Amino acid sequence: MTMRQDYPAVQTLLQQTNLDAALKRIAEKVLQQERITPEDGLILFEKGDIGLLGALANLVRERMHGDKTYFNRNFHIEPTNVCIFTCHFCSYSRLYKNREDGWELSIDQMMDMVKKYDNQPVTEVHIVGGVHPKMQLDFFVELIKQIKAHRPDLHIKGFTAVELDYMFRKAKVSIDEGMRILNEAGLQSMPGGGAEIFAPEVRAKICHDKVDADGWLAIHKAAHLRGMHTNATMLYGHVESFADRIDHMERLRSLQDETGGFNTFIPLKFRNKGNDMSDIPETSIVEDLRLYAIARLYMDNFPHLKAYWPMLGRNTAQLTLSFGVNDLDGTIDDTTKIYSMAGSEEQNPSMNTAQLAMLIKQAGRRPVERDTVYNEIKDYTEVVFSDEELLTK
Ligand code: V47
Ligand code: SF4
Repeated sequence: MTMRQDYPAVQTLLQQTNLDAALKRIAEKVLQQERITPEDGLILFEKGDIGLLGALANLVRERMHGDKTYFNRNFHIEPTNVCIFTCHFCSYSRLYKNREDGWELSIDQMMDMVKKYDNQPVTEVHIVGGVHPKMQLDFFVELIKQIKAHRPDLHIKGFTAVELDYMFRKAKVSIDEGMRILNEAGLQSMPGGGAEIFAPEVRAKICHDKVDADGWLAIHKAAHLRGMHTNATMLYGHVESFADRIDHMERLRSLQDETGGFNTFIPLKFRNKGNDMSDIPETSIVEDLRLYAIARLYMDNFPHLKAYWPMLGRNTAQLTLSFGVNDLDGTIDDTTKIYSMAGSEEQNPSMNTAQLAMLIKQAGRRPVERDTVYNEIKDYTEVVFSDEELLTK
């Protein structure tokens, strides 16, 4: 049986007599599992309608993962919201010079947060925050060692390339040396933040003073060469063009061809509350879904596509599961502030396992708990939850 016969929805769309020839050619490539080019990607952004994009992205998603939709049980630690950088989209940071409502946690305070989860089945701690000039490499090495000594089974996913770039430069160590020190202390993987949009003209407008594209990619490459896995993000829906989005995805796809170290691509929708870019309107849900679908089609060597539900909201997150997404992040604790301050849909972004699994089931998918590196822990499809589990926070 040919691929086409396997996917009647796509076949029907391709038979439309008025379908644009270029879109038809790209769709054929997707069916034949052929890589799409940057030019194809641009055509998809310019002309691809939501029906065709959704059908193609869903085909790829189901080819890779069937109905499985992953989530994990994690909690966040944000060591500080004080930051020396001045990203205009950021609603969260407090400048070092002007930090009345800034916070900075001590190692003991962060260990108390870790201990709160003793005897709870969380598998990951995600550590990310601002870039505080006094929180340096040795401070974080000590934090990681203490977490590992207290709870060796907890996977530590921590620090964006922005934080690491600063830490390594301050400590006067090379990227390789810095990654070695942190990895040996117990850091196991890295989140995908700080990538924003790689194109230098866009970076100059929205985040001129932090690590550039080459620096970001070099840090992820060094982690991959040590056998660590990392994620990659793209902040979209502000001043970037379609070509900038493709350029961003192309740079990530090329590095992935080289190292294979990325697990997950996470598009992040720009939210416009409480920052210097509030005059920029936010993208519509249709635009968001088209972007997820194109990301699934373009990032053919990224195993996973994640929707960060606290930012998108629960309803849109459910919709993304038909537009290429196969991961909904985790049962995040309510300590995550970067999004609630930027006007995210979820002012209190926490869901327990039952609620997250139900959200996935309602969208017609199989909820599967995973660990950070996508080992499957439990399939929740047949699990029946009590009203109490579904209703409690
Ligand atoms: O790099 C900041 C984004 C990122 C806004 O790897 C904003 O599993 C939208 O990368 N509107 C940090 N986005 C968070 C991040 C992340 C989140 C969840 C999971 C993972 C992972 C990574 O937050 C920043 C920036 O792109 N951000 N401000 C805003 N106004
Ligand atoms: Fe600092 Fe990150 Fe905010 Fe930029 S996005 S100002 S690096 S906390």
